[in-house]
Amino acid sequence: MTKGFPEGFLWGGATAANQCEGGVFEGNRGLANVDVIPHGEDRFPVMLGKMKMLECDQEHYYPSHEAIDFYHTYKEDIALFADMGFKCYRFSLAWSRIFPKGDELEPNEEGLKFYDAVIDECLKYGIEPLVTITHFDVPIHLIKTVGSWRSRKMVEYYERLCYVIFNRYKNKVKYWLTFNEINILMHLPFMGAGIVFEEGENQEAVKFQAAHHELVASARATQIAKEINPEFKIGCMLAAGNTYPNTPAPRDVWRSMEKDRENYFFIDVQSRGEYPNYAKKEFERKGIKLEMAPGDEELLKNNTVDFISFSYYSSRLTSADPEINAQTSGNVFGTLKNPYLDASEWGWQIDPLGLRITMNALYDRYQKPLFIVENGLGAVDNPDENGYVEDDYRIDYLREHIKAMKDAVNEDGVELMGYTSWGCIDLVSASTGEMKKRYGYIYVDKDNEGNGTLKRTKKKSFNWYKKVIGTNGEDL
Ligand code: BGP
Repeated sequence: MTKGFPEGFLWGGATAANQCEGGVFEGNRGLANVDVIPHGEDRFPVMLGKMKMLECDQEHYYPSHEAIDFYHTYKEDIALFADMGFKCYRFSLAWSRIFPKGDELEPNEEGLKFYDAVIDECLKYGIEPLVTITHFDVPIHLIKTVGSWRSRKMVEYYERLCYVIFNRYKNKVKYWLTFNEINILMHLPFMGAGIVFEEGENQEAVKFQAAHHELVASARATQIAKEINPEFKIGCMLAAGNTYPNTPAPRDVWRSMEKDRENYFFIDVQSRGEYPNYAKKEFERKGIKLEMAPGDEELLKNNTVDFISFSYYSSRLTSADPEINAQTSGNVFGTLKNPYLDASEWGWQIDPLGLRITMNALYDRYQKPLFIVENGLGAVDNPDENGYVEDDYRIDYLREHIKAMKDAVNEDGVELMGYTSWGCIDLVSASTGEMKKRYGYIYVDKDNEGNGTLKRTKKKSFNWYKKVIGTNGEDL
């Protein structure tokens, strides 16, 4: 047995409101971008902001509407998390449950009561809540009235949300994430930030302006948080995974560095507090002029995050050669096929050492504690007649990744606060909208079309993860 993890290490699991709660029309909740993204062939055009869909229709199936019904089963589900020994549970608040339209002056008490109950349930078991303020969701009303994050008005609405939740939970929640995978805005602008494009506009300019507004909102959240409770710890959240060069040719290495910077860009602002020079030069070259309000630069500088959280599923591979790069595939982050790696059924390449590389890269760059808030294997599970799944493939994936993170901590001295694996209970997949792609330790009986009893059954990985947590990562 090798050394485990520091005392107080936050082991647990992660979910997001729109992928697990359901109850979309309950408790006065308003509609959000994530509720109008259908399952099926229209999903991608809508997520990309290329196909406008701001209402629900009869022709499509919208996976978030019932999801796994956590809105009604949270007690049973959190009890299962406690049984596994969770020290921490990462979940997100549905913005439109708290502000159904987004621009009201007073919050929706019924929505808040649901989160009171979820948080109290965690605390009952000694589970530390880690709250994502928004995990991809924007109230539809704000998309219709101001165009979502393309407008500066969003900062004000987001601040309102922050005041409410920070005050309400100031003695109950310590760890907060401002925006889930903030860099997804560049890849899936509607899903990540509620952006729908107009004919003929400069899409990149729109995205960077929206990014500026989110970065300002994130800094304001940090500022407000510290006013309300100086003990709060605020994190940024990046969809991470380092990019390798396809060959040792310096131009490939350069290209891979450029690809990594596309992601670092957000964290450079949130953690170092200013726009990096490479980004300013890129804006100049592309003729992008960000609209900034007086005081923005100072605000960003003075309100940087306390820790860097990230998701890691895979590394990426890129080439400077357009012909080779044309073979890039993958539904969110394109990558070339790495001949040294196996891949999941969805083509996500499995690279545990890549996690250690990514952790070292982030820690070297920012010198702040890291928190892995998503990691896991999306796989097809085949339950037996009792609903039991022998998911050794998932255990293997997680074991290897936990080993790599252990090396980063024990061998490289990276500071790591915790590990919350993704989709600790099966939930709706963000990219595919399917139930078929599962991550959980707990099987949920529900299929892609929304049929099933919603019954929960522990998978083999449940007891394995319980042992990992129980030995603080010593026994893998
Ligand atoms: C991240 C998101 C999650 C999540 C996960 C797995 O990008 O933050 O919401 O779902 O990826 O992705 P998928 O569900 O597409 O397999």
